[in-house]
Amino acid sequence: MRAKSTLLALGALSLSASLFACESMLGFDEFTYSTGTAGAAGASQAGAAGAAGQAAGAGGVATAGAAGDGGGAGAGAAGEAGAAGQAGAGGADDCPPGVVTGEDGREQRRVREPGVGCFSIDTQEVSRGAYQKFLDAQPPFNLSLQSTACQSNLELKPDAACVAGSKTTGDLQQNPVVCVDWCDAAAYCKWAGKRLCKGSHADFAEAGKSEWYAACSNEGVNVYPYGSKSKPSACNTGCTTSPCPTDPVGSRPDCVSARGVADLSGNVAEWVDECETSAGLEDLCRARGGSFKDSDGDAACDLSDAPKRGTRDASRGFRCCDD
Ligand SMILES: [Ca+2]
Ligand SMILES: [Ca+2]
Repeated sequence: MRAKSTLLALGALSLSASLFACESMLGFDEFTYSTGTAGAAGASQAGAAGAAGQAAGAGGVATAGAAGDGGGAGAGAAGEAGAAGQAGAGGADDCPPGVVTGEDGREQRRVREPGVGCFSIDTQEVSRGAYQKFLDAQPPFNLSLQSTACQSNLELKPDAACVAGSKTTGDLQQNPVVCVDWCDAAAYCKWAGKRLCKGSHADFAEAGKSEWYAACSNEGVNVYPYGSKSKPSACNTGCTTSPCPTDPVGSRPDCVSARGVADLSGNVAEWVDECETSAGLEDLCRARGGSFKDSDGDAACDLSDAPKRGTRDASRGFRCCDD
């Protein structure tokens, strides 16, 4: 069930440092979630965390949503001019564009997708270095801020034995964090003033019901983030040795979506807020896009695994979204 590959005229958008699409068919209120956990509560709770100083400056993303463009808070002047133009052309003034860089160095692209509405998505997977800043933060993340399903998650560190079995290339700190469970990922995003990408567990391959899928597939148009046909060398996929290494995040220039989001195919599979239930660590939650272990052809936008919320794996990490 893969979308047909009719690439829309988005080439110009992909060249802009600040990207914006504004042809929404459905209102955001028509988007339904499978859970009401961290994602659903993200906006208000992230704001609270930021107010409490927990974000420690990493929550700059919140400013992206401010009406009046905000100029992207000074993040990339050249791109902002283009973004402003796109917004005007699209006629949608309720979804101001912006490129925002948090303290964790994770740049977000603000996009609007039919059926999903306005949201921002990290252009890169969260790195080991960024996650370490979260672990080192003072004051530490308040575990009680976790969603109900994560109240028994008392440890935010990646599993040490799992990490010991992982392999990297290049700068260790620029490789994606792995061996974290869903709750750890959700906690990081909340600390950074963001949230996990939202969607439906059942309809994970419908662009109108999954932020991650919408971003990867360019609104359901592409099979892979970079286009309609598999490009074996584009992304970190198809490794057959063991253990297979991750690449530094964003290091493959051909592994980018139409809107400039990197590594949506391969490198590490990514936790999203698409859980079947919201009871606890046994819930099945989705991890998207495959990893270095999946074949080039398999690691498409509709590839999804459904591991338990509390599990960790050396091939699984995450990225954050925001409203
Ligand atoms: Ca944990
Ligand atoms: Ca990935």
